[in-house]
Amino acid sequence: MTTHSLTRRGFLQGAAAVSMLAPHSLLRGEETKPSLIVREKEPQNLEFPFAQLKGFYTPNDLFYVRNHFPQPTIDMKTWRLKVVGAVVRPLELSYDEVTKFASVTVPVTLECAGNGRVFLDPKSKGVQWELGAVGTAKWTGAPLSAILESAQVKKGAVDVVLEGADRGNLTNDIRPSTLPQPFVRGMPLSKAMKPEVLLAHKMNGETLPAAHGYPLRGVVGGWYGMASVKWLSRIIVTDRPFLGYDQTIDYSIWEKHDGLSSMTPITGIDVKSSIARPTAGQELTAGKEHHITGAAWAGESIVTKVEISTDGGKTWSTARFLDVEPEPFCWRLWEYVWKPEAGKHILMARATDKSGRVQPMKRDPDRRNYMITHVQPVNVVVR
Ligand SMILES: Nc1nc2c(c(=O)[nH]1)N[C@H]1C(S)=C(S)[C@@H](COP(=O)(O)O)O[C@H]1N2
Ligand SMILES: [Mo]
Repeated sequence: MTTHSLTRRGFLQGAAAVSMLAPHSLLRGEETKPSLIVREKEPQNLEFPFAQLKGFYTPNDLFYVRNHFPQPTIDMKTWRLKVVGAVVRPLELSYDEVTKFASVTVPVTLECAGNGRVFLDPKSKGVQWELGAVGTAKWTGAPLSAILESAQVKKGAVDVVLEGADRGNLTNDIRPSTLPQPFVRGMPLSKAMKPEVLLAHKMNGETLPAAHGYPLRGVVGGWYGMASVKWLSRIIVTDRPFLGYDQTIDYSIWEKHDGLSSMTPITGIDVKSSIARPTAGQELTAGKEHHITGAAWAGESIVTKVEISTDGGKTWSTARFLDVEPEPFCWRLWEYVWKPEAGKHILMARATDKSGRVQPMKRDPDRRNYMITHVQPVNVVVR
């Protein structure tokens, strides 16, 4: 049995300490309700304040929002999910029909492939996320495999492409001639058939919020967020590899094969841990116990170890997980109790996963401005 009883005092006390640091709450003598950080107003790009991490599930109103285009307006009288392409029986499903498919509820951590971009040196293009373009929710909906089985995928099908109802004029140098373009992302049929891939109509038990893709979104467990297409309008099964904008020009990295660099679409989430508290620049009291807390995740793998350094990476100690058992496709919360001496300290967290991946200390530039997983220092002062 898996539990997420994160009532551990240290974790919650730490969270309270952070909100009490906000000057306005000190003035009013009360804790302010955390809210999303606005990185961009239009299209909306909103970040979860990672220092406010308190529980396993991220509340819907604190879940990061990553939009490439203005949020589309959907007319539910005419909205249909179309399933087309290499299928024997093309489908056109109303909201009632889609939600009548037997649903499953699966917890999945979504992380934007650009999360942590602000830490890149030199500075790079794109939304300047800090730590919080990541969150975990319980998603409810039909497995994509059930819809595909109902449409009867033809032999020789290669990719399953999800298309959103949002569209916009791409401003990149290399862009398709037909504008506006919708947000579109594909995955191999083998991934599409996995149980962690859903068409979700609920998020944390509530009707999917508009910002998160109402009426229906893909949730591709274990993959970076770009694969989880929101405001789904069409599913296109292709008989050749799909090489659309959002997996070639955008959301691709250089990978080396046979000594050659080749542009490869981003897929699975890499192993990573982030420190929620203390925060950079925070002042701590010497000789007192402090809880270093955060989360770690590893996409399709599972985090097996989180190590903490309080001396800038010279020595490492193992942190303790706050769960009893890890949940697949989800982050694990962890903490490390630290009784510091006075002085300046550099804190670091480093995660290892079941497949043997370890967070690197240095940035790999072949990843362009995506998949930012190298260890981030957090400087604190102890008095
Ligand atoms: N239709 C559509 N789907 C989309 C996007 C988008 O701009 N349009 N952004 C993608 C990206 S890059 C991420 S990280 C996730 C973010 O999901 P969220 O906004 O619910 O957190 O949605 C993905 N799905
Ligand atoms: Mo993203």
